[in-house]
Amino acid sequence: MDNKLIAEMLDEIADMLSLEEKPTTRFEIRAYKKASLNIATMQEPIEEVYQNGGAKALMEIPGIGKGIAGNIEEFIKTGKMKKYSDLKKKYPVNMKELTSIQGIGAKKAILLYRNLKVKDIKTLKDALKLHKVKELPGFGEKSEESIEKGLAMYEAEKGRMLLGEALPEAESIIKKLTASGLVENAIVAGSSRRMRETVGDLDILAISKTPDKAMEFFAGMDNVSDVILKGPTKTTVRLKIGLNCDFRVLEPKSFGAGVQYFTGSRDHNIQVRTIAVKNGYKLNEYGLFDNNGNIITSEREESIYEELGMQWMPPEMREARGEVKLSLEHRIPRLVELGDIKGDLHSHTKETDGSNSLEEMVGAAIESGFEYLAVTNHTKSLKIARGMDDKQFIKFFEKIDRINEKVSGKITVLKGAEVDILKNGELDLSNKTLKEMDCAVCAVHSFFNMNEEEMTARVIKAMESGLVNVLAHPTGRLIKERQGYRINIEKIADAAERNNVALEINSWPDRLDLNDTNILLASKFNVMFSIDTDSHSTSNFRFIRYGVGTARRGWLKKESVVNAMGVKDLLKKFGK
Ligand code: DGT
Ligand code: CA
Ligand code: CA
Repeated sequence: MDNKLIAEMLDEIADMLSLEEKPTTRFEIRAYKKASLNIATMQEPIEEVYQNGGAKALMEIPGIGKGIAGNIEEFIKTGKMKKYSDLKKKYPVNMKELTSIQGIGAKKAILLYRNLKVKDIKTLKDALKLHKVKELPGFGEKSEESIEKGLAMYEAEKGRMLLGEALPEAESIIKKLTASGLVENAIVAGSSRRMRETVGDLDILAISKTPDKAMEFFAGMDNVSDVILKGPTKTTVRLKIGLNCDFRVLEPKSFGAGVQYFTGSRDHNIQVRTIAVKNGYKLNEYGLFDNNGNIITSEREESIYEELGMQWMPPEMREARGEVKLSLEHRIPRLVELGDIKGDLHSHTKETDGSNSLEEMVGAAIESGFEYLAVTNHTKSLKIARGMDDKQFIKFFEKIDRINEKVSGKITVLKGAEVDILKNGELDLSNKTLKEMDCAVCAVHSFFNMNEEEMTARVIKAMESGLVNVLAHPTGRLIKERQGYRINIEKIADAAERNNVALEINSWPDRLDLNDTNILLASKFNVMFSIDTDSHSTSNFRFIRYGVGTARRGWLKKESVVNAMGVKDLLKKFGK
């Protein structure tokens, strides 16, 4: 029984609860969603947590209260979860499959089931083929088209896993391999090394004096559910978390060439190989060779690029987006690094929808090495998150003053809010309260269906208030779950530059919003970015690496990142 399975069941419960149409379940839905993500991204096996500390220990996992802990306990003990099976009887639909298609939410899924007996992807395809979907009330031609598009995207993304789930697994495997003493230099290559937001399979490389023993050990790890292919230097397994993993043992002398080759991306490799050919060379996973087959270099990844007259570039850039040309011109920038991040401008406490107290969040931020933390709770219009009104913020700010006295010298806690951008572009707090803040983050949380022009104008109006400093998760997308709203990123970036607003790169594994391509697009303007964790619990601060990875995929330098500034410069920049 692994974390992934339980996480998926909880997620499905959330989806099925959302069909109940009782407003009282909305909080419950969020709780299940949150618990699901926290379980999916945690390192320890949940069964072990339970065996060691019972339901009480489960409740220490952020997002898990008594009810959910009870469900998990029941499942670990009996292999059944009544809450799940009761709902499943009522809604015998593969909710996870259907709702993972953009254009289909829980409500549409159930309408499709009730009217067309659509239960899963297969039956959905049948219904689409017969053009029955557009005839349903509330669907129509456009909706059918968007579901068809969503289906195509689903097929392309099928089986891919969030980097935030895949990378910790890769690291746990590398740790075990290294601890076995059978391998050296173990490294994850492929899309995980490039920090791509989703991962198709893991590619682990290492050197070993005893490849056969290393293969044996790898195939026998408890992470593995099936061995798909086992050879003398390559083994492919299915991992219990639901992902394939290739493990290759390389010769020490061709390690660099192998790392370069298996890091990819494929399109990047093709471009690099073309350059090799132009120089009269041959490049493959064993090395760089001249036309007579003599080896030029192979041991180090850097020297492969250097011998081709190229500058080495970070893996995050290797997507055939112009980095090869830049590297030939020796103009690869020094990208922002994890260690450059000095603070976090977006976080929540249990006063709204966070799981931890202000004290706990500040403690965790100190432990993460941050010099400052903006606490940015939701505002009153966001009722599901128990958003606060002006009065509550003013009171909360007194709390921040008090905690700042206590933690002085260790961290600076900044007063903020994640102020809701209302439908008309106005902000959900008074100007007076906003002016009290050190860092006001603004975001869209409602009316996602506006057209591009309206949505863009709405957000620009909020930025033009002169009262906000960061635009959070600018497109609102959730990876594999929902497409962002329609918004013109270039116009947003232009307005952000003019109004001194930083665009957020939200580090949540399923957000990463802005994403790499939008960052590149926005970077045409002289706009600043803010890489935030949007932490809702003390364990979320570790998400920052995914935000930084995404920023690097968007070629960002630290000079473009507001929270790479010290607190004094930051406040000056914000005009405080
Ligand atoms: P993924 O697994 O879909 O998330 O993406 P990658 O990039 O990890 O792709 P994967 O696992 O198929 O292969 C790992 C790397 O190996 C890939 O980025 C580049 C290299 N590679 C694999 N197949 C080919 C190929 O046919 N041609 C070239 N040039 N490189 C390849
Ligand atoms: Ca891969
Ligand atoms: Ca692979």
